[in-house]
Amino acid sequence: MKVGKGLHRMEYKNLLFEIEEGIATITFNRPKALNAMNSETMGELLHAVTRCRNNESVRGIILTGSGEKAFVAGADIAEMQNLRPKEALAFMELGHETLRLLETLPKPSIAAVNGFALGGGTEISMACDIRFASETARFGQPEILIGLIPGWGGTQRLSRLVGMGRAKELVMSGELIDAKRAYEIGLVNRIFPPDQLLTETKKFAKKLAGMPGFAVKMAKHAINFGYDLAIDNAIRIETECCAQCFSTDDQKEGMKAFLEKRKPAYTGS
Ligand code: DAK
Repeated sequence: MKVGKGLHRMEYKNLLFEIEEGIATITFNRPKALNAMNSETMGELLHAVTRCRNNESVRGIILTGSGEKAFVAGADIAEMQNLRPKEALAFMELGHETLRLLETLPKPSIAAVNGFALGGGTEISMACDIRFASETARFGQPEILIGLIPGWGGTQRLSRLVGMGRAKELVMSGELIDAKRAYEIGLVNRIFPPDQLLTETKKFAKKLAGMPGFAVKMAKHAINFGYDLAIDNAIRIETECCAQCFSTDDQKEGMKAFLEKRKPAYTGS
C-alpha cells in the first residue's frame, strides 16, 4: 500500500512494515508478549524479508521492536511448551530459513535493539549485518534456563561474533548482559540513548544505501562466504568479488571523481 510520497506500508498481524526512501523498516509488534516470536510472526518475517529481497527499490533493512521494553523477548514459550519434536523441528527450520535469507540478502541490514533481545531475539539480531542498541537493551541466550539450547543459530553465530569462550559463557549460564557489555565483547556495534536509536539507525542505513550498491553487495558476500573457509579459498572469493566491481559504472565514477577532486555521483549500475 502506497501511503504518501515515497512511503509504502504493508499490513501484517504481528509486524509493522514500511519502506521509506529506500529503507525498509520491519517492526516486531506483539508488545503484550514483549514481541516474542511465535510461528505466525516468523512466517510474516519470512514474507517481509522476501519482499525486501525482491523489491529493487529497497536498499537497506532495519529490524526493531515496538514499545520501549523489548526488541524480541525470545521464541514464544507459550507456543513452544507442548511442541512434539517434529513440530519443534518445523518451527526451527522456518526460523533458519528466514534468518539465513536475511543474513545473505545482497543488501545491508541493521538491528536496532531497543530493549530485551533474548534467545530468539539475540539470534534475529545476529542474522543482521550490524547491531545498534539503546542504552537500555539487554542481550542473552537464556534457553538453558528452560531446558533448551538456542535453536535459531545462537550457538553458531554468537561464537563467530564474540568468540567461543564468551559464547559458551552466555549459552551455558543463560545470563543476560547489558548494552555496554554487549559492546565490549563485540556483539553490538554502537550504543545510543533510547530516543535517538531509530533516528541514528535510519541515518546510518541511508548512508549505506548511498554507497555503490554492487560494491556493498560484493563486500557482504566476500565476508559472509569467506569467513568459514581456509584463508587461501577465502582470499580467492574476495579477489573474484573485487574484480567484478570493475564491471560497474560506479567503480569508474568513484575513481574518476577522486582524480577530479569532486564528489562521486553513483547510479547503482
Ligand atoms: N514467550 C512468550 N511470552 C513471553 C515471552 C516469551 N519468550 N517473554 C515474555 N512474555 C510475556 C510474559 O509471559 C508476559 O505475559 P502476560 O503474563 O502479561 O500475559 C508478558 O510477556 C510480559 O512479560 P513479564 O511480565 O515476564 O515482564 P517482566 O518485565 O517481568 O520480565 C523478561 C521481562 C523479558 C525478563 C521476562 O518476560 C522473560 O524472562 N521472558 C522470557 C525470556 C526468555 O527466556 N527468552 C528465551 C525464550 S527461548 C527452537 C526455536 C527457537 C528457540 C529454541 C528452539 N526450536 C523450534 C527447537 C529459541 C528459544 C528461545 O528464544
